Amino acid sequence: MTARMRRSRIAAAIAATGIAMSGITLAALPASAAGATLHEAAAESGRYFGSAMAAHYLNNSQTTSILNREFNMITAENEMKMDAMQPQRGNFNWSSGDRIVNWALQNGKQVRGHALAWHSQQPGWMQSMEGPQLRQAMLDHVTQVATYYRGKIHSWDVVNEAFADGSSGARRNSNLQRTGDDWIEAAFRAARAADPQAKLCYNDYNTDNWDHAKTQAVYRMVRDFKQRGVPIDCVGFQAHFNSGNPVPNNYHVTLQNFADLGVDVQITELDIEGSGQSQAEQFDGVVQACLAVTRCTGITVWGVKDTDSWRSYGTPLLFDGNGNKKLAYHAVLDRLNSGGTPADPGDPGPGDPGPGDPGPGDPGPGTPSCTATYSEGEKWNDRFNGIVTIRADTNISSWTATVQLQWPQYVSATWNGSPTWPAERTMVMRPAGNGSLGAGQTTSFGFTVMHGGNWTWPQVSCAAS
Ligand code: 9MR
Repeated sequence: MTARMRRSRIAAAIAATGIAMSGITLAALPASAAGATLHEAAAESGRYFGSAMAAHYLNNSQTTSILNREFNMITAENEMKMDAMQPQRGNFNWSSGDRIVNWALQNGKQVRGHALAWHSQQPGWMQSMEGPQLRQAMLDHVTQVATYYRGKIHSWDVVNEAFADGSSGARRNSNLQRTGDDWIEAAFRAARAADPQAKLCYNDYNTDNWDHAKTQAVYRMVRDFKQRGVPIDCVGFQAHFNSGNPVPNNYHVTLQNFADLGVDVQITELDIEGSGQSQAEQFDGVVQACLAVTRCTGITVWGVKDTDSWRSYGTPLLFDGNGNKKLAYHAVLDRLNSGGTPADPGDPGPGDPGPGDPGPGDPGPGTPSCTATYSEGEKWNDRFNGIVTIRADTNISSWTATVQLQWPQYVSATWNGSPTWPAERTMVMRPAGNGSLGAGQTTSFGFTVMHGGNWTWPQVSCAAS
């Protein structure tokens, strides 16, 4: 299928939905099988549905069970920020980030990395730095953290909140900005070199309304980056709303205009203060806006229960403090189940051929297809755990993954799959139960490798039917 054919298919889908591009009404597509949870409903149109997760969620089994049931993309709320990752210069502390990343991968979730470079939540030693020394420290941080988590991250917020609020359209004044205007592109280049597979995003707030100066300023930067080949794949819209800053009715215009630059767009930190029907309608508006834009690939809410929120007084989330689903939850679920234009993310990485274009190996929409990603699990002196995430690129009825080990490695244990051994050091893994997955859904299996001194990661691939 050519890019033009795909675009006309998408145009037909948009026409079928009856989206009024000037307003924000989206008539329901006939729902196929309604998703019973947020991530299942989002997967019907090829999107993910995520949540922020704080380390303390792990102490609350009610929260982790909601998280596990409803969401398939996880963002560490604070645990992967600069102060958490590098508390002393050159001394990295991976433990808090690892707890969240490992929980996510072990439960078959993907991870948004947040955030590599930011003016806020810098460790003390960095706050007092300026100039070339700070520039180097920032780049070292980006390189080290992105390298450490290489292979585990779906998208990185490479740079967070670099623009000023208000009407200036200027960069935010910060120690990073004072190292020179090119600090942002330098951070993106370092991130690409460290993790070529992750999508690299610029992430900000108050960039939702197309008419606002800040939105326009970020747009000009992204356009410039695309024109000059600076490696950027996505733009994150935080989407923190309240009555003074409601969801704009041109939100889908903003998302579409950014998408037309050749980047994916994602809603990254959604929360809306309020309650009842009016809150539900605001959430509905955000979901509609994303569903209207092919390259809006997913939505993340900024926490599970109202009581966990950074602004709990505003009860801004989808579950109340007792874990009950709120009206807003039902509005989001129903809207996701109503259809929307199928998501069509661009390929990640340096070879991105452009907006929604098929890559050379793109099998087209009808051919079952999946992607296998290896991530590192726990390590010991004599062995390490590996986790393979299988992502369905289309609806698939089953999958088969091949894991290729290297001499003298062998597998001593597996979980969540049925292995066979067609050749020495080749493991073929099939689903333990029903292998069917909707487009965008993921599952994972794991295994323990006795490494015999060879720490090389196994090669993984997958085939779908
Ligand atoms: O939710 C986070 C809160 O727990 C922290 O105290 C706060 C510190 O800056 O950061 C919050 O998360 C922010 C996110 O990292 C970036 N966008 C705005 C979010 C809400 O403040």
